[in-house]
Amino acid sequence: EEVEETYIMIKPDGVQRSLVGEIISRFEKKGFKLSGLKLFQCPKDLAEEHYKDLKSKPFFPKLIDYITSGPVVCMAWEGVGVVASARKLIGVTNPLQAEPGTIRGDLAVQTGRNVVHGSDSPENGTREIGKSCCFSTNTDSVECGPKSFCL
Ligand code: YYY
Ligand code: MG
Repeated sequence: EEVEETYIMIKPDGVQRSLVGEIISRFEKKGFKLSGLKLFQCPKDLAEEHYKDLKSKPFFPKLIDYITSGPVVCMAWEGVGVVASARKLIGVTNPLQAEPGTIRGDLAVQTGRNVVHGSDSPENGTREIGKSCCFSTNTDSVECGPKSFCL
């Protein structure tokens, strides 16, 4: 197996509820490597780009409002098998169905407030992290650091 990277984002509810340390801790304890980190207020156009596959869903407008409602913590984590493993650590989308021991299973109750995002494939991990300058498509206003992130 080869080293992958995944985009993990602590959503505004996780930041507001002071769960940043708790969530980072779970990935650290598992043994993955933190390779990028920033606090970020997501502009609407970037949130829409990040969730573009869900554009036709009825909950899409609320999802965009939620994700742009306050700062998020953007992270890149790397390791062998990190994409699928991070999804296991996070738990399924609906926190009421997420297993105890998972982040969502332990820390959340509502699908619309499920505290954390994790990429669903290695391709999306790389796309969402946007190593080069992922903001170039539609976000002129967003500054790109050494490691920049799509939300
Ligand atoms: O990858 P994951 O976050 O577990 O779920 P997605 O199906 O990609 O949906 C993204 C995001 O949308 C989810 O974390 C919460 C929100 N959402 C919702 O508000 N209501 C739904 N019925 C499904 C998803
Ligand atoms: Mg998803």
